[in-house]
Amino acid sequence: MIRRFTAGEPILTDAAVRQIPAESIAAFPYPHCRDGSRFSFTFPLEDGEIVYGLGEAPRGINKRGWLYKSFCSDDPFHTEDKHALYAAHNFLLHGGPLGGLGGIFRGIFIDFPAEIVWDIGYTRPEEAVITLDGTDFDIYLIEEETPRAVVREFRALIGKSYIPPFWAFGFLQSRWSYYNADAVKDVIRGYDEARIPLDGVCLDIDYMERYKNFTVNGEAFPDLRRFAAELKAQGIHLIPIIDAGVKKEDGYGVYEEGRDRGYFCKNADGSDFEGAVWPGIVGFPDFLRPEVREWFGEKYRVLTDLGIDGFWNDMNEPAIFYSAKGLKEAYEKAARLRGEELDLTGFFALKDAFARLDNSPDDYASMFHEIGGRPVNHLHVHNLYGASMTRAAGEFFEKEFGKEKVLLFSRASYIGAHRHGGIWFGDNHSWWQHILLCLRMLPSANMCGFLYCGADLGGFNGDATPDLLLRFLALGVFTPLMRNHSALGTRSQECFRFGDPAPFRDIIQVRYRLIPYLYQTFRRAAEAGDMMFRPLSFDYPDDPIARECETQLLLGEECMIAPVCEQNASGRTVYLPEEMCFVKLSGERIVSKEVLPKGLHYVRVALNEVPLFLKKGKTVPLCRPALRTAQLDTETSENLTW
Ligand code: MIG
Repeated sequence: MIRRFTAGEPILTDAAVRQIPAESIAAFPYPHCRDGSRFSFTFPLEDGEIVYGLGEAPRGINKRGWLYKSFCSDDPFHTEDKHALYAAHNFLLHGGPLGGLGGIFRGIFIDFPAEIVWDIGYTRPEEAVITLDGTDFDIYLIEEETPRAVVREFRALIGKSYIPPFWAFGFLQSRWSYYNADAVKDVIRGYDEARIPLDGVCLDIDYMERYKNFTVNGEAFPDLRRFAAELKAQGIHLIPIIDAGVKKEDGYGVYEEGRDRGYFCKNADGSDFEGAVWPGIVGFPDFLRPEVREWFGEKYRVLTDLGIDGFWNDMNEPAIFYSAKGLKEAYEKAARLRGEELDLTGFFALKDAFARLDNSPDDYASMFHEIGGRPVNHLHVHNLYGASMTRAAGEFFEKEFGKEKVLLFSRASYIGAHRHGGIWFGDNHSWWQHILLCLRMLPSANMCGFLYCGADLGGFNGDATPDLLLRFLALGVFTPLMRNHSALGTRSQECFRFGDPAPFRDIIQVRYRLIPYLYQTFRRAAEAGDMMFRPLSFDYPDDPIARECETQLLLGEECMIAPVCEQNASGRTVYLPEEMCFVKLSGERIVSKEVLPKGLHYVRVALNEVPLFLKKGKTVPLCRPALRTAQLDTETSENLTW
């Protein structure tokens, strides 16, 4: 059962694809109040009650005990003290056997693109308080008898998830600093010589001419069309990045068109808002306007015409290093303080004037969009920005090439964008904890419709070690987006850079053996509005250990995954909620199969092995590995079963 409660005049977000009759907010069953320009509501949290949801967000699968914010944020430190990451996935799921709803599960979707604060038992452990920074919104309540049924009903509301082309299930290599075609060739050669499968290489901002979207640096990539064709003949796809901001530069067509047509976000006085990102000063296309989406989407043609069929959209929270106005104010503050005797307060004020320039609330507050011909402050629609960029690209690809032809994944997102592209989980670190953070985001993102997703394997920031990368990859074997990516200046972490490549080959070959199974599981989840990854509690709600499990996931109907995520560990403790077969896969081999009874077990897993737990009576098909998905014989060569 689904109900929709409307207050005021909500901004159309494109999140829902079904029309549900609107009821007045007065009928909203949770205690709620309007306090000036905010709306909040509360619900009690029973002992042991679990709260799921919020998609890409910090902390656990169970969101209880912390405060989260829906406010798309470019924050490269994904630590536990954070409240928000790059996405705003406003869906929660609570209730159940130990919940306060008489055994019923309830989903709450808040379709509202400004900031939302989710205090899930943070201020008071026995209460959730949810506060919207505005009073115009739709809230949907879904009630069903199981969490999975709630998710399915929610997903029917928001429409079918994006399905990428088949090759996007292959392994992708990326790094910020592949400066030219030779660097890309070296990477491909490195993989080929090591006989490690690979299907694509991501091009970061380095391929552009001075970071201008839809341009190619002709010195670095003298003939991208030919290069892309050569690589395509070898089964390798190039996946260039596109940033949200458009460089302000006379003579640069994209900028001039955007400016002349009035397509960039504005200041209050109607002039173009100017912020600085990688290219220097940029205009931010007002992706919320359909004509701007169409215009920007068309621009991808420059690259698709060269044979490119994959993209990643970045910096679309939007990230702003500083604005022209903010910098001017900081200089003025510095000028005023100059020559004065600074006390500590003055010193910190001076320091902060510059240190707080990036992603500043003041800048967001001085940016305007145009909706229905009227100016709308950015803060009211902040969380739609990246999603609308993804929509611009996704709609162009679908119109031009049809469904499932072009790979697209984005950094910022809002529910609705799951129909147009996938997401990656942003700038994580080469930290062991971040293996688990990725695992925890998978079911949460799946609930919210994002099926094609994954983290930067090996970690983006910081230096990776081979053991960390191997364990990260052993989780990445199962994530639809399987990409190794790292930041400029960090230790190189391509799989052939650590001496003997054999263990890396062993892990990535397992991925290729599983691709038919993973692809089918993914498709099924997309078609049925289901999750590919589920928390154990979804299937074993009455099992107290399964309910609290935060380090294992169910995959499809057949199996459970439980990666090793600690350094120097030769195995891990795993909880089996029922009798299962513990399988170790490595390269072309099934290393071992062992039926284990329900309960806690310590299992050993070598660095070159992928652990998998198979349910009784279920079968996971394996094919023979290949160096490319295009060469993959997807016929089953062997069935995993017991
Ligand atoms: O400010 O393009 O998340 O994947 O390598 C950093 C450079 C900008 C952030 C992305 C990351 C990418 C990087 N970008």
